[in-house]
Amino acid sequence: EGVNPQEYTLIKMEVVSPFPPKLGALEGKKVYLAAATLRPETMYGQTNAWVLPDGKYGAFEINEEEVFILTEKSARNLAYQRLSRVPQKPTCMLELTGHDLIGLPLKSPLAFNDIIYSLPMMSVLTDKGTGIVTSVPSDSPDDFMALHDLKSKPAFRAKFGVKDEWVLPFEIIPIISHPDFGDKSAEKICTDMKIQSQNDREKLDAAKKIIYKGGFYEGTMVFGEHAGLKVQEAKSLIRNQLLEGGQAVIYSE
Ligand code: A2H
Repeated sequence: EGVNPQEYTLIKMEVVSPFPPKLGALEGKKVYLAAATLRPETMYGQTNAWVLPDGKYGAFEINEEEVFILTEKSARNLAYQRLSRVPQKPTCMLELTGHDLIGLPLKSPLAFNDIIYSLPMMSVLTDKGTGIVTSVPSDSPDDFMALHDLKSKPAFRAKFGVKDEWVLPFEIIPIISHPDFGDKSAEKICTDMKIQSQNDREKLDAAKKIIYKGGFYEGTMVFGEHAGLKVQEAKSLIRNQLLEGGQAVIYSE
């Protein structure tokens, strides 16, 4: 948050009912994990959502029917952006931690997979966006390495109570062709740079910069109804489609 406000697209990832006991109080509402992204055109390639296990979250009333799960700070920002049942005042129905959210089955807009799951990632920041991140391992080095860690380390899954079936069936989906790194650009750069894990911060930040440039400015869509279009052109089309369909909202901070 600085002088220049960042405008995100909040993707409404619907929690499939019946809800687990921790979320029982929300039964009857439409409940979403609200994920902040700068890359709405990548939503086809979602394989899961990310939460910070020790992060603090809440279930906030957006209107009479809809509830968003996100951080308190982002709920406050949304309330000032007319997204709160009570104007300018966030109403928390339920306090939650990231641990409570791990394993939730989700239906997310445009995703190739019908159902995806909420999983732990250590690099999620709770003071940025909503503290919920949608995972696209084809095009995000952070997402790729975090999913790779969960897939390759049974002990890591066990530590957070992550079931095999929430992780192992999910393959990387090629959605964008990158001029230099192909259609699984995040995997390619992580392999080339010999990135070891999601904690390899410096290398991951460097990888992100490289991939982002070529992918966003010179990439071509290879999946979905805008296949063949440049990523830059597809982005606004897909974003508007999500907003008009009620599957996403605008969020600035
Ligand atoms: B992006 P900026 Cl495919 N903690 O979405 C950590 N990361 C977060 C976050 C948080 N609280 N909130 C959002 N993000 C991620 C897709 C994506 C993203 C792709 C490629 C690049 C990319 C799928 N994950 O971002 O620091 C989200 O990941 C690279 C710019 O505000 C969000 O967009 O510039 C991005 O970081 C926002 O980063």
